[in-house]
Formats: sequence, C-alpha cells, structure tokens
Amino acid sequence: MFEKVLIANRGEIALRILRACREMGISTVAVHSTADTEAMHVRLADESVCIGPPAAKDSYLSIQAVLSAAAISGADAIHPGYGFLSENADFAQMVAEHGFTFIGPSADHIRLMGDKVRAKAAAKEAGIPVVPGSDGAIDDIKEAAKVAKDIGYPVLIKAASGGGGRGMKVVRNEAELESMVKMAQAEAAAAFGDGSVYMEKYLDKPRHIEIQIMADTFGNVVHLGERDCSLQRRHQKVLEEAPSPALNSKQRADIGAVTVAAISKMGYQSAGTVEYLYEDGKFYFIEMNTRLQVEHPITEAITGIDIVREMIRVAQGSKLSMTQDDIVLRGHSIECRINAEDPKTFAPSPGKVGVFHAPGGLGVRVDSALYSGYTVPPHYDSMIAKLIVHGASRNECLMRLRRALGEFVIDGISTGIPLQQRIIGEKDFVDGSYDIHWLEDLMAADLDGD
Ligand code: MV4
Repeated sequence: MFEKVLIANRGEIALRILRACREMGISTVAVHSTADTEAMHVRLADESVCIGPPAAKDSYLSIQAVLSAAAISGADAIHPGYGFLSENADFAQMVAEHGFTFIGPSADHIRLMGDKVRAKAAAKEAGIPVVPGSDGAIDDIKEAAKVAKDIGYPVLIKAASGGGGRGMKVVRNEAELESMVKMAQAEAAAAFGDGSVYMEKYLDKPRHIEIQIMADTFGNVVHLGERDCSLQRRHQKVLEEAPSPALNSKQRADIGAVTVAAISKMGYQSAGTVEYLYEDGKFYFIEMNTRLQVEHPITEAITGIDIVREMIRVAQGSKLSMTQDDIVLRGHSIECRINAEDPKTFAPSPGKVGVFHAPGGLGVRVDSALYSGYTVPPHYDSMIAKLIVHGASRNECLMRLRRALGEFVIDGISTGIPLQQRIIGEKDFVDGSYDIHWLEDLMAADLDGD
C-alpha cells in the first residue's frame, strides 16, 4: 500500500489527485515552480517541493527535478495527472527504475500508443475497427496512390508521431498526393523528429466519441461507457458529455465490449481512453490516450466510480473494485471547460482574480484551483475551472447547467463562461445534433457578421 504519493502536476488536476489520496489515507507531496508558490495545490498538500523556475520545461517537465523531489520526500509513487510528463514513456520508465511506482500504464504501452502507426496496427490486430488506409507508414508513393484510389478521395495524411491533430493534411485528388505527402513528411520531421506519415480515408462529418476503460494487473478490464467530445475548437475540447446523444444502448454495449476485449488482449493496465471517430453508425479507432483525462468527471458522474482512486488501487496491486456488471450508467453529465481567455479573440487572459464564487447545489461539481485574490500565471494552460453537472436526463442536465453557469463569479479576468452560455443556447446543441466541425462553423458564422 502507498503511504505517500507525489503529484507531478498543478492546477485543478493536482487537487483532484490530492483529494483521492486524502480519502484513501495517503499523504501527498506537491511539486511546484517558482510561479506557483501561492497555488492551491501547494497549500492543500501535506508537503511541497519547489522544482524550478516558471518555464514548464525547467520544472513540471523536468524528469530530473521531479525524481529528485520524489527521492527527498520519500514518496512511494508518482501520479502524473494529464499533460506535462503524463504520456512520456521515458519518464514512466525512469520512475520505475528509481524504485517508485508510476500511477499509470507501463512505459511500453505509453510508447506503443505514442506512435500512431504502431498504435493503429495494434488496435486492428486486437479486433478494434480502424479507418481504412495505408497499412503502416507510407514509403512508396505509387503504392500510396493505389491505396488512395481504392479507398477513395479525399484522404488524410497524418504524422506517426503527431496526434492531437498536428500535422494533418487533406488530399482531394491524385494530382495533389505526391506533393502533399512530401510536405507532410518534411513538416513531421521538423516538428516531431520523425518524418513518418500514414494515410486514412478522410471522414467528412464525424463525431468524436471515446470509451473510458479501467484495467488491473489481474487481467480484469471494464469500460465505463463513452464520452462525446465533438465540441472542440482548434483541437481543444470545449464541452464534453456522457452519454453521447448519438448512441443507443446496443451501440454502447457493442463498442464497449469490443474495446474491453482488445484492451484485455494488449495486457494494458490503469485508466485509459480509446478514441473513435463515429460516422453513419460506424466506429473507427483513431488513437488511445494512456492517461487520466481532463473530462473524466462526467464519467464519474454517470457511473459513481472514482476513477483516480481506481488508478491508485491498481497501481498498488489491488484488484479493480468493480466488475462490468456492477457498472450502471445513471442519468446524463456535461462538463464545461472554463478558460482564462478573451471571449472574442480567445487570447489567454491571465492575471489577478477578484471575487471567485463557484456554483453549487444538487448535481453540480466544480474542479478548480482558483480562489479569490489568486493570480493566474501566464506560463501554463489557460483552463482555470471545470464545471460538471449531472441530471437524471439530458434535459435536466441542460437546465441545471444553465443555472450553474449563471451563478459563476470570476472577477478580474476574462473567461470562456459567455461562450459556454452561448453554446448551450444553440438549437443544434440542445438537439444533440453536432459534429467535430460544428463549433468552429458557428464561430466562423460570427465573423461573417450575421
Ligand atoms: C481524422 C478526421 C477525419 N478523418 N481522421 C484530429 C485529431 C486527431 N486525433 C485525429 N483527428 C482527426 N482525424 C480521419 N480519417 C478528423 C479529425 C479531426 C478531429 C478529430 C477529433 C476531434 C476533433 C477533430 C477536429 C478536426 C479534425
């Protein structure tokens, strides 16, 4: 059993992990940069270690600094949260080599899923449906042209080391193919130090639906249903909901079972998310995330399961505390990400918060490290709060969300609250009929001046 866990993160997710540890009787070590001495995660932790200057590369991303903090504090295990070092396979490996437990999957699984070509091949091999395309990286343009003709244009060129939408190119016809592949390879080599690219059929108007899984070291694997993360802008999720308004219970059970069987075969352990594009009733694997995700609370809301506690349990060698039959999805949940940003230009808006007042009441959860008088530093991600609402039905959830957004007070800085209020008032959103392009189309319509 762990006695002390070091939390290698900051902000709301550091608090989230700290809360799980405290409820389990585990003491906590916060790490922080010199920009975060007044941060809430430092105040709430049992002890804290300063690991460097404000720039993330010299503090939260410094493997050496984090491992030193674990050594001097006598921590048993390290939880990486999301972002920063959470999907760095070398970090996971070094954590283990230095005698600590990494609260997450094995370094090998992180490495496998970090290479999008290998990840796709592994998913396909394990029985997961994938997008038709080149089997592996493109090394012969003639062969690629043949495959493209077979699957039909448009096709999409993706970087093997990309992910998160970086380095993708849509190719509309054969005349463009060679130059686009060469351009994509050059850009990928410059951006990721790996020029390999692969090709897929371009899906025109898909939804982004992801399955949350949990696995222990005894071979037990469960899924906790799906999240619909289609509402995004420039590959940043803005609002997520569970369950997806697009799926029925048979589709949910089917894709859940396929995903669990595949994860079992791979021998994966810890929490993980399998990302799919969903179009015309069919699922296509795109990536797997080997970390705790920002939007995990909506799954916690509809399942009643503490995902962070389960991650800690399986990392210390305990069994999952539930089986698939124990998991019952109840009601509907929506998360709004609230960023410190200009509502029109989306430029980051750090600075000093005046009054901070979070909404509350039945079915309302706010995960945030903000407090009145806190200064949001300019060095990190601009997400400052997550509002998570739960209701018996989607309609109840929407009414509650409208009420809760109206209660929020964050004085002194600009936030994305008005954007969220706008989104949930749109008819398409209320109807649940939106795809991955919907929000950007809505924003573009604004600029066109209507
Ligand atoms: C696609 C796609 C259409 N067709 N693949 C973007 C992020 C990366 N994880 C995968 N992405 C996409 N892959 C095929 N074959 C469209 C996207 C995509 C997207 C996916 C999920 C959420 C938001 C998105 C926004 C733009 C494009």
